[in-house]
Amino acid sequence: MSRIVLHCDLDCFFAAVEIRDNPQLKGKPVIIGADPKEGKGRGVISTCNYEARKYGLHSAMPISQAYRRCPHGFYLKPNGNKYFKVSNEVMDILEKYSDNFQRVGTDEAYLELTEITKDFEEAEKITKEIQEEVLKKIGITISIGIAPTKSLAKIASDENKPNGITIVKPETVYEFLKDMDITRIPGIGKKTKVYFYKKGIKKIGDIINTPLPTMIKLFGKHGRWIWNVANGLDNRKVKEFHEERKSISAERTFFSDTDKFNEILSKFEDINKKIHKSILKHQITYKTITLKIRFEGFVTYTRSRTLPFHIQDEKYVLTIILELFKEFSNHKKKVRLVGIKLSNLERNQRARQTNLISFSYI
Ligand code: TTP
Ligand code: MG
Repeated sequence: MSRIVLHCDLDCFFAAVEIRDNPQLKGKPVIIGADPKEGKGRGVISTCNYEARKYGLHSAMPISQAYRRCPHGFYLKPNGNKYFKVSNEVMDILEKYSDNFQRVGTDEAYLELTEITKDFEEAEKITKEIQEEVLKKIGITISIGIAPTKSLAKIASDENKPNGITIVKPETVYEFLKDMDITRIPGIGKKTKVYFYKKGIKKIGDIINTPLPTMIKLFGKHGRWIWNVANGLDNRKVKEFHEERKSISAERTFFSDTDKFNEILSKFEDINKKIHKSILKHQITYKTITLKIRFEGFVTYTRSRTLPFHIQDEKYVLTIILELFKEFSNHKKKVRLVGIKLSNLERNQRARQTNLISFSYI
């Protein structure tokens, strides 16, 4: 089964925050960066919105040049503290969707969904939810790529900006990449590309059609990396599983909100199975079991139980979850999402298989 990796990248981040806070700027060219001083200013653009990009403006362009191209634009000074705060708020949202999360800089993050989704269709649903939640709670848009590797996901998130979702399945990797300019590969910038162009390599398809030994001969180690990316080979993990990992969790949204116990039960079983696959693989034991439930309208509850010692027992987790769920069984609203989280983890300790009888005193 293919991995499912998300790369999330906010759209014209700094500019988006300023437009959110001053809606009159909406639809106008907005440039964040140095003061243009009517064309005499020094310094560069940090970022600009898509309206400004129509004039050829982009990050790192000298502000004086920007002013010549777009004198009627709205030029604002960056407010780093504000962006940092907003970035943290966005990351808090993203992190909830998978423990296997990696923040990259201020406006990007990877999420590994391999262990918590069954296919790309389900990943797409989660992706839409992420976009909706970020827009609703933070008020800005985010573009997301879904692909079998980190590098493909990153290329994909840039494909359909702003507010886009781009899915690259294993069978569409070649089609997706072949006609792209090589600068779409992270690590090939305007300067590096010249070396590749000189050898007749302009499109990613050209890299794919060049044998690996030739790439290594021409471009050394970098050539190998580029060739791997172009061929969809990149096994970098989003997050190494290590001792600091605090929990393992998964959640699922219903196709349509439901109040049918059987549907809810089967979702819990599904999620629990997924989590335990990973639990077994990494030889983890856990002490705390948490139920998460969201009703229509986004109201969300969590309920936890902590056991007296570490266990590894799929059936027992389900029993606890159903016990915790009882509290909500007569809730008037329909259920939108359910999730399970196992925390208080320990590794490399021989798992204690339990049966329900041994817990009857709890
Ligand atoms: P990016 O994600 O590269 O750019 P962006 O979010 O503005 O636009 P896009 O929609 O294409 O993703 O960078 C994130 C923020 O980092 C950006 O809003 C401003 C800041 N930044 C700089 O200050 N200088 C730079 O040269 C770049 C590239 C970004
Ligand atoms: Mg961005």
